[in-house]
Amino acid sequence: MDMNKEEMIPVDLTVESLRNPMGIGVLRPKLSWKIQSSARGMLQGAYRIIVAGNDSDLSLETNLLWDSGKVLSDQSIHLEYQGRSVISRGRYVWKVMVWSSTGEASEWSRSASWEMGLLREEDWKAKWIEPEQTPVTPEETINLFVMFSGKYNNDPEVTDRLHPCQLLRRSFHANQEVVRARIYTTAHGIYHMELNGKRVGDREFAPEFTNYHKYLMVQTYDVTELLNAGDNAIGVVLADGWYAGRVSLTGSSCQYGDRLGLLTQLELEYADGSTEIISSDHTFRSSRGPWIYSDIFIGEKYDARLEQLGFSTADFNDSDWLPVHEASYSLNNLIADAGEPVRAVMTLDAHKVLVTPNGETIVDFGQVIAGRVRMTVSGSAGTEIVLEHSETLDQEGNYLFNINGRHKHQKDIYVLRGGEEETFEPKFTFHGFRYVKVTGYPGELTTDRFKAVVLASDLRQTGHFHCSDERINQLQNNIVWSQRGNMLSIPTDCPQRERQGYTGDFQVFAPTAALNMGMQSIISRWLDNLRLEQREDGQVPNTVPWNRSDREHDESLNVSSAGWGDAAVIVPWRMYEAYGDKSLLKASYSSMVKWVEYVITASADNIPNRLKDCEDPERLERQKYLWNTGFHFGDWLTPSLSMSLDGERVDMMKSAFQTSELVSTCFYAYSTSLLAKTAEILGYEEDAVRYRQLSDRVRQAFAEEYLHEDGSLKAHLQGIYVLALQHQMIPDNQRERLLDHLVGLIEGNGYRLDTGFMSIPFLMDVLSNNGRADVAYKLLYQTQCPSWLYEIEKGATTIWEAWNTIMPNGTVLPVSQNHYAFGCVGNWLYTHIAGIKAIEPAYKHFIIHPHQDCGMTWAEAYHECMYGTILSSWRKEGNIMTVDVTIPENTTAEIVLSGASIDQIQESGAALSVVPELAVSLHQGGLTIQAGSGKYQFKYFVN
Ligand code: RAM
Repeated sequence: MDMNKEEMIPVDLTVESLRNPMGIGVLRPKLSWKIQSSARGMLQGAYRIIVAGNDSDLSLETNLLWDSGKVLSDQSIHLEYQGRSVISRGRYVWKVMVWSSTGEASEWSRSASWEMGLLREEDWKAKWIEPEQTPVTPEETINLFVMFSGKYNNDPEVTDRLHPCQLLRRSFHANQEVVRARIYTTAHGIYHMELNGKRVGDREFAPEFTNYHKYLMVQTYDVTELLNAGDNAIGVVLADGWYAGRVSLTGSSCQYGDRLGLLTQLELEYADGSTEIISSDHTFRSSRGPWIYSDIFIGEKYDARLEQLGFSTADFNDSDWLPVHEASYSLNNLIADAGEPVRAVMTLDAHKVLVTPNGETIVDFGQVIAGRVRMTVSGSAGTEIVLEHSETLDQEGNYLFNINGRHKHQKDIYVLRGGEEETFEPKFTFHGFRYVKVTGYPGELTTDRFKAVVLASDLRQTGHFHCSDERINQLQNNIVWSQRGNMLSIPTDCPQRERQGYTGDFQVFAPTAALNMGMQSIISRWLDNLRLEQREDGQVPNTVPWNRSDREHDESLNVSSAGWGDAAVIVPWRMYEAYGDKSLLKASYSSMVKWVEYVITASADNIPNRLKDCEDPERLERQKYLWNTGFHFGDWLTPSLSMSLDGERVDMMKSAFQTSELVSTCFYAYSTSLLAKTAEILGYEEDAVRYRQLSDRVRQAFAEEYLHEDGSLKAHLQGIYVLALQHQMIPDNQRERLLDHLVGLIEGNGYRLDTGFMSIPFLMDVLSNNGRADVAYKLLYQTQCPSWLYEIEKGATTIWEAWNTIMPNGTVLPVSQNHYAFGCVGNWLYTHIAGIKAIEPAYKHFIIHPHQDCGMTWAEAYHECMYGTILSSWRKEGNIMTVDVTIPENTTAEIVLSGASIDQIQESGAALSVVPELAVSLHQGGLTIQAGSGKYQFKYFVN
């Protein structure tokens, strides 16, 4: 390899997969880098990392806290910091140099940094403080059957019992120039903070949504620039948020507590080296302000006449404010912030303003989102404007509120200050919407008066799929929009009705999610919470966090369901595949084991009623390996069992009852196999053998119990065949017959979908990996309901909860239009159509296998993996195929070119046989090329 130093450099250094993070709590943070090289075939042969305290000059290579020395290794991701112990508030700088596998050395990378948060309870001088307040009213707890009974379809308003936001403040004096200042803050509720009239940070909804009793995140802010020598003031607004407000499936309140509180500590470092701490204590004062109430689900009411202008500035007069109370909560649930914060990630213009046949004035943003509006208005003081949010209009084009259930109003109210033009954007609420019904707007309402602010965890976009069929491009966009709308602090099912961390939904969508965006941090935080929510008996609740109302009411019903609780095993595994961080598997291992052991016990200890009198000992024995009791959601929302196309009412639970027995047992085998693989990777040999044998035993029991002689299964549904094939639930010699049944069912259904949440992620793979890609393509291009393109043709801008959300006759159902689960087909667009598929975790080794037989003329996908950006781009012009490929440094790939022949193919204009870096082998129907990093272009003839 011909390479010199200038041509190879480590770049994009991350710590815990974040760039220069601040306020982290991980004691041995994991360091990663990418490598840029101008030569092909670059593999790392060695690295050297040095780390120093922020005050040292890294270039001197002295006073180091860690010098890894030259380590012979190709590992360039997730290297654990091994230096001297980190300390609270510690600031560290680091850099890395690498050697290629042929021994050339790079320059040092640019330096990167991280900063620790407060690590110990003793670091806290601050006290929890609570303003004078009327505690939040606990709502009557109801269960989900009552919630969906129709009783709450016209849910009466409860705004009279909502709780005002609280303002807190204090002034303080900095007696000299401040050279460095940090604020460490968290709250009971959600907070907005200001210093001297300026906002602290740009994040929303901090401290975000976690299991607060066990895991309450503390945010760290660098506020040096916001402070003055002399008089200063700090001001905070607190709102109910997930802590005390109305949230969850049932819209219950007081999930974690009934009063708002603040914990904050401002640490100042002066020019002379002295320090001072200003912290929350009895010296703060509190008051109500313009927020009459703000509730995540119900909405916000803001009366601008009650603004306390300048409340966070030093000369504000707070003499009529009330004292606050110090409260003594334990600090042992505090944890340093992790993951990307929620932010306003985008602003959308209003598409149009329309007046409906019913005379309603509606602003249409053209896109279903999670967020809120920013409205500009002028009018007289006291004018009240009401903003109601929905994802849809009805068939006639009138406003239709599509979210059923209790306390889901999504209604904001703004009361004008009067005088100059004013701008309103609610602060402590968000909505799932595309349309906003505006009532009471003074003067003419034009599009320029409204913007939609998109709110989401600020995840990095790491992939895109694009092709010659605009409808599929819209599908990809819809998938990304549903992902964005449902990644608000936790992975949610939908951003309007429930906004809950449904374990099943994310388990299904995880591979697609990890292709589109950087999911590592947000999901490892969510998995931390999943482990905390796991019960002693191993059950993993259907949602994480697990809400109080659900806990109280549904405990006996269904704490965990097959396919949902299995997220405890599947999600860490999927994250490992995508990002290659073994430490996540290690951290999850005991929870994975606990879940599988729960499944083992639940299966072995219970027998279905219908077999109570069974006397066949063999049959009784195998029941132990079948998870065939208890309530499960099954292949949730299987179309033929859960929806009608003619308006007839269907019991949504039918798909649960009719499929759950076979689905649960497939998940039993699936999770047990993944656990066996995990055990093997972590070196737990005995466990690996035990779980592997167990999963085989489960498969055997499944086939004995449910497989008929003709290769059909007891539940004769597309989804069940998909799961049985995917998880090898039947002997190999039966696969062909099962596949025939699956294809028969699909054909019989006119090539329309009949797969529910749990099976759909595997449908297209099962077909295309078993020689029936032709059937997968028919499903992809189908436009009749249920199908992906049916939604597109009905104008969807996100992925719907149910395929018939807009029925063929145009009737619009009051269900969610923003559920990502059925968007899991995105994974197949990348892996099959563009053909990018990992072979080793984190794409250290991967396949690129474009499928030009799919009916498109070109397709292109990129995915930024931990090592760099992978590209697969193909174009068919006449019978000439052009394939562009990028393979990141320190990875290798197998490029599979179907239809190519060795004597006709060229790479970047040269005959392939003369390109030295590439090893080519022939296989039936094409070529396989082993390639190292670099950019390649192949051209060849195809039929
Ligand atoms: C629905 C949720 C979610 C699903 C569960 C079973 O209410 O929206 O998508 O996982 O039920």
